[in-house]
Amino acid sequence: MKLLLVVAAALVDADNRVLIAQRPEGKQLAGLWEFPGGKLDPGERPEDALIRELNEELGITVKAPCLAPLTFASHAYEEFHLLMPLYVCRRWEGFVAPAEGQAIRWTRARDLRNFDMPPADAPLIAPLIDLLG
Ligand code: 9L3
Ligand code: MG
Repeated sequence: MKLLLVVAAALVDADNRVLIAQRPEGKQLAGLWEFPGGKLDPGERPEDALIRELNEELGITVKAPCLAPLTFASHAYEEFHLLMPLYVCRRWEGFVAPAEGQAIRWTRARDLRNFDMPPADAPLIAPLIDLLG
């Protein structure tokens, strides 16, 4: 089965809230709430890919030392097996401004269960609750 490596971030604000973004219409899994991120370009390193995706999707600038790996999702879809490390990020430059028309929410880790998430993202909630309460 084909492996797909995707990187994702839990952006955490000063109130310990986590950002989730709704996947836009026309994309795979449209309407579901996810941790922002995306695929690596060929030859790209995971942290560089995440920094690029956060800039493209949310308009913020993140420095590599501000990305702390927390956990790892692994989910077999029909067409590919998705591997997705989740990084926690508490510091960035700029203001979060969705650049692709996606809705966003800042939410407590324990309230993440109220949102429909892709099957790869849902198992990431428990480690976030452990970290953030
Ligand atoms: N995906 C799942 N959860 C996430 C992200 C960022 C991505 N938090 C899945 C959706 C797609 C694939 O990974 O099947 C590639 O993501 P994108 O490049 O379409 O955002
Ligand atoms: Mg994406």
